[in-house]
Amino acid sequence: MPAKKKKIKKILIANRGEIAVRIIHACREMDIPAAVIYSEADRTSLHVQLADESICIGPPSPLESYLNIDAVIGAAKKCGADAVHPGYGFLAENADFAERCVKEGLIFIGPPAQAIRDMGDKVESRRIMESAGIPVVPGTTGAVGKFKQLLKAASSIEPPLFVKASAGGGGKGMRIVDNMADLESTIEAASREAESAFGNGTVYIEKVIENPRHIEFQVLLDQHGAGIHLFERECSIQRRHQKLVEETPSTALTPDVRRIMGETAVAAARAVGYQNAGTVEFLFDDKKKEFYFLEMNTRIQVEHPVTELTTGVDLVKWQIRIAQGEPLSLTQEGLVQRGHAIECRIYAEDPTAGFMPSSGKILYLQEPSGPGVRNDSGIYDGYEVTTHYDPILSKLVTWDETREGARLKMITALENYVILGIKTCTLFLRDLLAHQAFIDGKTNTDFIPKYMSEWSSKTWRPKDGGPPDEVLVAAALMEYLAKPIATGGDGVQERAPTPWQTVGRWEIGGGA
Ligand code: MV4
Repeated sequence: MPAKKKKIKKILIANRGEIAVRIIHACREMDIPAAVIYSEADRTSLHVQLADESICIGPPSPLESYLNIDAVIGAAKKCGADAVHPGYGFLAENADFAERCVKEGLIFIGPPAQAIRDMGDKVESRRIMESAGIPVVPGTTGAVGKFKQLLKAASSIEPPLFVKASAGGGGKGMRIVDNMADLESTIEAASREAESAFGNGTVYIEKVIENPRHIEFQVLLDQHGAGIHLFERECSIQRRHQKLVEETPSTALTPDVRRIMGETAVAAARAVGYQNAGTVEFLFDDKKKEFYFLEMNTRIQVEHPVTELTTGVDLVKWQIRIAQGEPLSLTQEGLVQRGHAIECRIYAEDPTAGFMPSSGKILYLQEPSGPGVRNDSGIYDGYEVTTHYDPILSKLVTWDETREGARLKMITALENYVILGIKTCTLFLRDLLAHQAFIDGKTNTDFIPKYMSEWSSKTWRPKDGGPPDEVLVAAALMEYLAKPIATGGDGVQERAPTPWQTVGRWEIGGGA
């Protein structure tokens, strides 16, 4: 593909929440005007407040707004954008959307549509990877669409097996087979389910890797043939395929394995003609020290900040530079992984009620900050959390020279994260990071069921749950207002700190 060297003049950000805000920051720093789209539910959202321009594209329902290709393209035309950044989720991995952008003369800030298509089809991507010499999980490859063929191909693999949907991914459309006698019925059921969920009943089979680690590599490839990796992120701590904690470096990798996996990730990206930022996911077998290609995510990922903090590379700015045809000036030899970074995802979910989504108005917000603390947030004091969209509110990321330093910093920052009015997972995360298994770096995919299933908040609360957040806010406000305004020696008046600044949310919630 010929390199498109065209300086981008205006970017339409086709997303919402914290990632839209993150992309706005990159645009500002590059002096590129940032326009955003929003739904009727997002009129007062942070991304709308911060953007240079905003266009309402429809009702709250994602299908009628953030997923509506015609409406998004229409918005880009309307504001005169010449490029579209899709963020993650929504249209980010929709090959038809990427293709449509190009057809309409817009730069899609992401990979070529064909790379999205190939990686979205898991049977096809396994085939491509296998022919490129990339290790894939032992299983079926090639177009084994018919049940009988699939059964035959799978019969030589040791159970347990996974039957996975080719159009699935991220844990969607997966079924386990422990006993070969159940294989045929499971293939049929999985295929029927995939047909109705994805409109594609193709399934494939993989051997189950027991208690694997999820280790992914960040790659960047430009339009001129240069490609690098920016090391790994370990994302093994997940709950029902929803990631909760990510970190880099992984406690499982040695320098040699890291180098080989990184080179493999770049080779995997090259095998599909990849350009721009992408992530190659591997399953890592801790016992055998072996790794297998799993899938490739053809977008900027939620957890990209841990890579940014340890490499000093701004991935979103590089996405934009690559999209406008600039050559990579970074070299593999020039990159170093410095220190350790941990990310915790702050979800509007109640960990004491099976992680049920929580919605409502944020009555009081105090976000942590300080050296080595990054808070990528889409919320503000008074923000109304709705259940129309993904429950992610913000991402708290800490950096320090050592893993232990980053861990302690994260615990402290979580304790200083005050979000009243809705339920969030901050206390659950604090206890997760304080768990001996996390301290020991035993972060494989069964971490939460194994160590956190008995969790309940250890912060003291009266039996009836205590006063509602509204009462806490009112009591704290009274205490705050009752304190005199101090006048310093320089004659400057200073307010006393709020109770949350002095004692933290947890003591107020319990003892006050
Ligand atoms: C697997 C696996 C073990 N063996 N495939 C889940 C998400 C999707 N990306 C693939 N997943 C898995 N595929 C084989 N052959 C275990 C998982 C898995 C998992 C992977 C990463 C992080 C968390 C996980 C939790 C359960 C299962």
